[in-house]
Parts: sequence; C-alpha cells; structure tokens
Amino acid sequence: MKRHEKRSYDPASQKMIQKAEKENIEIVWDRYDAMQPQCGFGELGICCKICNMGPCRIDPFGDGPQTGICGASKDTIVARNLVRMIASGAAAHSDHGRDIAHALLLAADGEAHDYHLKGTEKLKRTAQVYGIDTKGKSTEKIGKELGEKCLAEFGQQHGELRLLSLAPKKRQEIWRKLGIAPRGIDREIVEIMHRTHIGVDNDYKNVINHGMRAALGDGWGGSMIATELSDILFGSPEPIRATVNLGTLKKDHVNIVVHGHEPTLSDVVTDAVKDPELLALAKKYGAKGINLVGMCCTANEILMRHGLPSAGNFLQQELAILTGSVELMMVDVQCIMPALSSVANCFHTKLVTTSPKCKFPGVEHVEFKEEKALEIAKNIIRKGVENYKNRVQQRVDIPKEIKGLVAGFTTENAFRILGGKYRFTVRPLNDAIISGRLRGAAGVVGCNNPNIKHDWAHVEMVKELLRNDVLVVQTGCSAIACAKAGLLTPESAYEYAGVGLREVCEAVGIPPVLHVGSCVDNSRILLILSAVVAEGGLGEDISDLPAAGAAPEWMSEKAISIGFYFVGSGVYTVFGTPQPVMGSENVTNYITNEIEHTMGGKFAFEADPIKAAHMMIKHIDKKRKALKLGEVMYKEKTATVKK
Ligand code: SF4
Ligand code: MSK
Repeated sequence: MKRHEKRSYDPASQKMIQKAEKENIEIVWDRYDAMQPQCGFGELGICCKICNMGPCRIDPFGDGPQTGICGASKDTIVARNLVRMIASGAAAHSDHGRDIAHALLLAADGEAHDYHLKGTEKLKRTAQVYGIDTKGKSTEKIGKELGEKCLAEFGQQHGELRLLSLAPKKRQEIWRKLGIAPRGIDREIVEIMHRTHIGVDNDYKNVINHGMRAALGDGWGGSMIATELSDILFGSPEPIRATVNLGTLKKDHVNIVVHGHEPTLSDVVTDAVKDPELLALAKKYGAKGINLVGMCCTANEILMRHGLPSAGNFLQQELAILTGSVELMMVDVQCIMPALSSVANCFHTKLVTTSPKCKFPGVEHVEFKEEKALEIAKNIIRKGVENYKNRVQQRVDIPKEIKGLVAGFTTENAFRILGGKYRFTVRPLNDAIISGRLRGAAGVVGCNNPNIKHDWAHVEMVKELLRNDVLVVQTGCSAIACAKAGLLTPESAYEYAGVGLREVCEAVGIPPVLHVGSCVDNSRILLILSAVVAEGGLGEDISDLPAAGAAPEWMSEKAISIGFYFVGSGVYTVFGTPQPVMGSENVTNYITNEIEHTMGGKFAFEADPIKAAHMMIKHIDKKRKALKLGEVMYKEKTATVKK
C-alpha cells in the first residue's frame, strides 16, 4: 500500500497528501512520523510536572521510581492528568456555550442587530425548564431572562444545573447519591484544578469522580446551553441536503473556508457572502461568485442550519489549502492547527483569525464582535475576494470527490420524523427496538487522529453497526467522515443497512445515519436517549437502553470530557486508541470496569473498528436481554462490508 493510501481512507485526501509530498510541503502526517517514537511515559499517563520538584515519572517496568518526589503514586498521577484533560475539554465546550449565551443577551437587548431570536418555540420550552414565566412576555424579554439564567449557571456555586432535570429521574438520583450532580459549570472545572494541585486529592477514584462531575457540567450544562441557545438564536436545524468533501471547492469561484467551532461568526458569514457589492467585486476580479464552505465543526454548524457544503474534517484543514484554490480561511476557536499559517504561506491563501482567544503570530487578526457582526464578516470576505487575483490557476488542483448527504437532525425533528409528520414522539423508534426490527442505537462521534488511518475507523465501524441493524447517530468530524463515504443519505440504507434497519429507514424516509451536529451537539444525543427512556418500554434509565457510544479516532481533550459525560450518563463508550491511563492498572480497571457498578456506563478501548463495533453490539444485546426483549427480527444481512 502506498504512503498516501496508508494515511487516509478518503481518495480526495489521498490526492492532496500526494500533492504535498510532491511539492515538499510538510503536513500533519509528516510531523506525526517525525515524532516517532512518541513518549511512552506520556502515552501511559505516568509523567507529572504539576510542581517544580518535578518533572517526575514512574518507571513502568517497576525497576525505577514508583512514586513522584512528593510521594504521588502512579494512580494519583494518571488520574490527575486525566481529569486535567476533562477540565480543558469541558472548559472549551463551556466557553463556547458562554459566548452563545452572551450573543443571545446582546441580540435580546437589541445591541447585536444582525442576530434575531429565530427559534421561538425552543425559546419557550427552554425558558420553562429554567422556571421563567413566559406569559405575556415578548420574545426578547424571554430571551434576555433565559440568557441571564444560563450565564449565571457558569458561576453558580450551589444547587444543580437546571438542564439536569431533562435526564431520566433515575439518572438524576444516581448523580445525587454519588454527589456528582454539577453545581456550577465553571466551579467544577476550577475544582479539578484545585484538587490536582500538588498535595491535594490523591485518592484516584475521588479524583476521577470529580472529573465526572465536571464532565457532566459540560454535557448537561455548557454544551447543552451552547446547543439549545444556538437553536434559539439561529433557528433549529431541519433535515437538509448538502454536499461534502474537497470537491465542494470551486475552480472558478472565490473560495472562502470557515473553520473552527462557534456559529456566531459563521452564521452571519452565510449572509455576508450574498452581499451584492461583494458578488460584483468577485465578478470584477474574474470569479463567477463566492463559494463558502466549512471545515470541522463550523462546517457542521452551517451545514445543519443552511445546507452549506463541508470541505472536510479535522485532518483535511491543511489539505483544503493545498488545493491552491482557497482565497481565505477564517478561523475562530478549537481544532485549528498552528501549522495552517506555514501551509498557507506556501500558497496565496490568506489566513484570518477572529477570536481574541486564538491568535497566530504574524497572521492577520480581525476581531469579531457580535455588535458589528455583519460588517466584520463582510470586511473579512472582501479580503478573500480581493485575494482572488493572487490565485495561481496552474497550482489549483481540486479533487473531484464530492458526496451528497442529509444533515440537520435534532432531538425534536428526529422525533417528528420518526413519529410521522405531525407527532413529536419517539414511540416508533422504541417500538422498532422492542420488536427487534432495530437492534439498538449507537452514537459514533469524535475527531481524526494521524495515529489511525484518516476516516477509516469511523466508516468501517459505522458500516458494521448498520449491517447489524443498529441505527447510528453522529456528530463532529465523525459525521463528516461517514458523509464522505456516502453513508448519510436515505439511499445508503439499501447498500449498507441490515433488513430491519432498512425497513425503518424506508418507512420514515431517513438515512440510517443521523447527523445531529457539531461536537457541542453531542448534548442532542443525551436528550434523544432521555426521550427514549421517557417514552417507555425500554427501562427507566439511559443505562438500561440497548445503546452504546464510540469515538474511534479521538484526539482532543473535548473528546475525553464527552466520553466521561456519556459514561456518567450510563452509556458504554468505546474509544479507539486508549486514553492515557494504561500506566495505572487501578485507574484503567476503574474506568473500564468498576465504574459500571455505580454509573451504569464504562469505557472500553479498541482500535480495530470492526472489533469495537462488535463490542458495542454485544453490549446492546446484553441490554436487550436484560429488558427481556426478543432476538433481532432478521438474522440475514443485506450488505457486505469489506474489511
Ligand atoms: Fe513530582 Fe509530585 Fe510535583 Fe508531580 S506533584 S511533579 S509527582 S513532586
Ligand atoms: S472539530 S473536537 S476534531 S470532532 Fe469539533 Fe472534529 Fe474533534 Fe475538533
């Protein structure tokens, strides 16, 4: 197998990897190779540099030191490092949620004229959860009260986050009994930093249980606030057809890529590119128009709400620039590789940062402010349009690969669709599982990582699940990976789904894989699971459901936080490569085994996606048995999957 084929499963990416090699441009896989062998202590999680007596490291072979200079055991060191990853991941998601709440307040106050509260139905429903009396109040007044209440939850010191009340009652009781119901979003993150300071918490289970509390504050707090308030501000997504992969870039258009996470900028950019003056300017420079595409989770935001194309996922950010066709890439926060500036320097591509939280040395910064959103967005687009004249057409090389997909599923509309046109109910989903037409459901989410062939694990895992009648729900870069492989269309049910799943997809006209958004939108999956429990017939808690989760190509600290809030909500969750815990048998055993007795969910690590899919299927079958459900309806498979 050639090098580019080993690096990516996606033919479009393979072409750009070859181009990088030919033109001697260093990209992420080259840096990954140069980093080998990677630090074994880091991989095992047994290096500590929390204080200046260190750095300390535990000898994994037992010959050298078995504690740090302060006496911290490997269990303590591993647990502390792990929960610090949760702190960072939860902080990233939650800060995103905070920014959306801030934008909602500005919009409600009339200070951010370019935003309007579009999701009025969701506004009322969410206001109710927060105990806001909506009677006789204007949309703006309700929005303002809701925004204030959500913002207050970041610094809340006592009590519980309001959105926890959306979880099944039994789950809420588990959290209370274990003392891990999050009090305030920031509070739990700060407490991680305190507990993991030199000389504080050295009981690994106690450390991890608090990490779980902070992660729950992400899933049922910061991330859920981000999702719900985004739906209120920008409107709830509806199923929508779109396209994906590098082939969405256009040879004869000004190509603008929005990359990062927060929809406050990208949403307004979707309006800015329609500006007649900018379109005329693009024509003046010889382009046929302005082509706006997304990258990573910003792609998911504009894909879900506007049907705009996604040029690719995490490992394709440099590859988009390598096409030579990108006039401008604007970035906000998270998953933006520092290497982008050097790759952009090899082409005419202009890189523009927009968040005060994410600047690059030597890269133009145009600060985004909600109060002047459209004006700033147009200003940035103009820079891209003006850069078209610098494009070297001979260097343009856009892979032809492009695939259609249907995105835009949400907790609410997935219910409506599954329940028929006018009903908001998951009854048909529950019935399909109870009857055995569907075996169960799985959430497959997360990033890419050069330590696994790009997209391969996502695609193969999902195909195997579909083939075994498991309905798949996706977010983030995982959804983009499967969309590129053609799995996110209703038609794909004929090729990939087992007989039962295909029947369900045919009956309701949905793809076998439901794309529910970006990484903060994993909170939608929590709400879908809660709705399935509430509908009845499948147990009393999320941990009773024939369901499982996976992050087969994870890389970010956000993925760790997501994993922990799923396990803490009762979900069996399989990560591809292990979390950095293997240096402590105790911590590994705790999170992959023991924790199930208290939380109802646990982790597993398996890099082979087919094996991992079967671990999930086995778990689903175990839950079916516990619920006394019969066997799955159809034994024969319709699709054949190449391994
Ligand atoms: Fe070493 Fe302990 Fe300091 Fe960590 S906290 S660096 S183990 S002395
Ligand atoms: S962008 S967190 S690589 S999913 Fe959300 Fe993708 Fe993972 Fe970033």
